[in-house]
Amino acid sequence: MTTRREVPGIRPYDGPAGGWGALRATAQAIRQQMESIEAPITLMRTNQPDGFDCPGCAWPDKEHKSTFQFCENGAKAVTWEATTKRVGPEFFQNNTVSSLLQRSDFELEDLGRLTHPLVYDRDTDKFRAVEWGDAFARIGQVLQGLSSPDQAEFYTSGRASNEAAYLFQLFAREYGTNNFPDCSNMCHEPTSVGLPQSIGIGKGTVSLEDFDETELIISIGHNPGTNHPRMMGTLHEASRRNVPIIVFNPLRERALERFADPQNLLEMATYGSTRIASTYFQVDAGGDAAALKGIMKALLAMEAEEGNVLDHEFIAAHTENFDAFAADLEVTAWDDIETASGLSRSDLEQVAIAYAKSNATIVTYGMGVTQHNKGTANVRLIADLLLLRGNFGKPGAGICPLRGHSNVQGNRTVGITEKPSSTFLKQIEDVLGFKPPEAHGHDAVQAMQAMIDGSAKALLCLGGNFAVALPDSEQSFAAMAKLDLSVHLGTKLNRSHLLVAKESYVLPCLGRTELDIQASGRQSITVEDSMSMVHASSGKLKPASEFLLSEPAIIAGIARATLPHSKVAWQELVADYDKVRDLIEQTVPGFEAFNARIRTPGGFRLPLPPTERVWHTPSGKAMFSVYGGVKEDADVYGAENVLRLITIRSHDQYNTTIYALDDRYRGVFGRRDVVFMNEADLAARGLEHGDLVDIETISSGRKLCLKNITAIVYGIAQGSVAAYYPEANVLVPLDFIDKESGTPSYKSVPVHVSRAAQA
Ligand SMILES: Nc1nc2c(c(=O)[nH]1)N[C@H]1C(S)=C(S)[C@@H](COP(=O)(O)OP(=O)(O)OC[C@H]3O[C@@H](n4cnc5c(=O)[nH]c(N)nc54)[C@H](O)[C@@H]3O)O[C@H]1N2
Ligand SMILES: Nc1nc2c(c(=O)[nH]1)N[C@H]1C(S)=C(S)[C@@H](COP(=O)(O)OP(=O)(O)OC[C@H]3O[C@@H](n4cnc5c(=O)[nH]c(N)nc54)[C@H](O)[C@@H]3O)O[C@H]1N2
Ligand SMILES: [Mo]
Repeated sequence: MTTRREVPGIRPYDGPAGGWGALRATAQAIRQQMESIEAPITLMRTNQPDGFDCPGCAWPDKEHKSTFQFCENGAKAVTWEATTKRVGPEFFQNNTVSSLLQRSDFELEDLGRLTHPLVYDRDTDKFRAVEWGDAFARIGQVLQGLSSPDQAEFYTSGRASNEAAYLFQLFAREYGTNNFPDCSNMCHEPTSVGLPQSIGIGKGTVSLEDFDETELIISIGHNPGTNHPRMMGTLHEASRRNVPIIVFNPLRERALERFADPQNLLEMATYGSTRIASTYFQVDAGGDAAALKGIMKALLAMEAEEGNVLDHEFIAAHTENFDAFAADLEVTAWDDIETASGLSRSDLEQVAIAYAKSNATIVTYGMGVTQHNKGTANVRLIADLLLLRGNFGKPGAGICPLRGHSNVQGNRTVGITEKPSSTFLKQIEDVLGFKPPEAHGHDAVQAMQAMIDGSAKALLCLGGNFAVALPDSEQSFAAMAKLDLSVHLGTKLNRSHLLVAKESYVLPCLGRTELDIQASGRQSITVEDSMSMVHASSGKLKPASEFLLSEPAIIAGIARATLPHSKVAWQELVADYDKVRDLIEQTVPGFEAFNARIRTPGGFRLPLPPTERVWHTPSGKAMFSVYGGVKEDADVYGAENVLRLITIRSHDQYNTTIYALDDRYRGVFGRRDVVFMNEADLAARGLEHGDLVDIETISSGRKLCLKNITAIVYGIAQGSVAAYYPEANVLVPLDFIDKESGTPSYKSVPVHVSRAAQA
């Protein structure tokens, strides 16, 4: 092998993921954010049923308790929120918004927790402290003054509790709009849209226990070593039981190859580790639909030859549309499958053989599946694969979408959706006594489009970093300034807060780790994890500042100021969150005896009909989908020299929150300005490891480019390149979406990479 030149900050990582490195990184995260070592340790020992739910990810807890288990990235999420750093009015008096905009996303959040409600002062270009009452009154006044409620957008980020999200949608619907852009629109919307068509519900069907009984795991397009670290314990156990784990991922992700479980004393003491993937297929970015079709085509061929491969009884009793589905596979050519997936026919046949052997299979998937122009089709094809062998409603089998934010699934369940069902609206009307609007509202991309064309006038954000999370940063950032009003409920300062509108408010709220005391005493909130378990979470820490309000209290404050004749008893609801839960129980199915059931440790599971082989589809059966061809992208990617850009998360980041500049498992340290490339793709462009490149999106619309990025050689499928989100959002076109779900194609942007013009 040729020796490569040294590139600053790039050092291949050869060890397993997890292990001592994870413990070291945890200690470091704590040291950087907390003054005393005691606080976080107490935090991590919080292991009682009345503890708080980790704000990190939506992977369930083994005991289904809201406890805090050891997890490097969970520790980062907790210490980032429970930090002792503060950013108050004095700081804002000394720094203009224009100067703050020069700081990096990392620097902004690293300033610490927001302590006071803030209003933007255009004359001085500074934020200054404002009284809560004054802020509510003015926000109410602006909202009342809009010519239509549909000129306001109500964004939700998935960390919000069920209670906060429920009140937020109640307020916006009573105000008169269904404009509910939310982070789900950028994330698992293809799951929410695709799975109901296939199996009658837009949620995963497995429980943690299923992983104990499964015989095969197929993992497609997710990176659990970073994004769902507690899942690594589950995969580790499965691997030790010799369960094959077949991975599809264009990038070699260390944790999917080898993992040392920090909870496993022997492994830690002996510096041992466990292989995770039994087979690793580096599928092309966006090539999963073709790969899945290949596996299923091979399976049908095996059935034709040997028989006994498909679960005929299940297919006959529980599904429809099989014939059309099989006919489509029949006419899909292997050549096309190989070209579009980047995998060989024999590889895919091997997967089919392994799948046919397994009596209980789980398919897990994440953003590598959903964030594509065919995200919804991808999800349905995964369901098809499982249907072929009856892998629903039996132990050890099912579909497992890895949700993003810790309560993103719950937000949807309690009504954060731009397309509410008429049953839900009727329930609201019957119970609350006002008539909610029926017309569908905006999703995230549509909300931004309305801001760009000037038809949206106000944006209220329940958490998150709206403009930074969305595609085409240049355009999205500029659109924020066109608004009359922006209001952000947040814990830490971020760029969206600083992209000020004519009037802007930043309203600091309690985090999930903090005590929430209201008129009736200490409150808990509830969340729903990736496996539909609903449980309570109660903060324990002293709030970051005495001026913070809870999210429900802030929403109620704005609602009362906006709707003086509201039918909702805002004050009563905020005084006692049990009353919010009573309303959820009365308006959302599945929450019978809500308050009683969250008081048992572990909470309860929401109904998942497919686990009982009940299908809430129009025909009452599960539905095979027909996804014609695999060549439909040829016009987008077929031209010469086109590469597919994947935008990914580093190990030291939580979405737009950058904890630090390392990405340990991918061997990148102290920087994020890199693009991961296959060696052959570099060579084909006359480039070498470490060269500066420009990346330009191939788009008929606006010119999108990212300049002076360092290209580094990485184990990535030829034809695919990867760069970090959110920086690479300047390259993602806003209108390049999955048409069925509206989700941006963050992971298959057609680009050209060439030597930097400046170099
Ligand atoms: N620590 C931490 N935890 C998190 C988050 C975080 O940022 N940091 N974010 C949270 C959120 S909101 C979410 S949605 C989840 C995200 O969790 P993931 O779903 O793991 O998301 P990503 O890191 O964006 O990328 C997923 C993987 O998909 C692969 N991939 C890209 N394109 C393709 C493709 O075309 N096909 C296949 N098969 N694979 C592909 C990438 O190489 C990468 O390994 O994690 C949640 N948890
Ligand atoms: N290019 C590219 N873009 C992407 C993605 C990608 O893979 N590639 N992924 C997409 C995905 S999956 C998602 S989910 C979105 C994420 O989009 P968002 O959910 O909008 O973004 P986050 O970065 O999670 O939001 C971080 C902010 O949340 C606030 N916050 C933290 N905790 C709390 C709290 O308890 N309450 C309140 N009110 N605020 C709080 C803090 O102020 C913090 O700055 O980004 C999407 N954008
Ligand atoms: Mo997400």
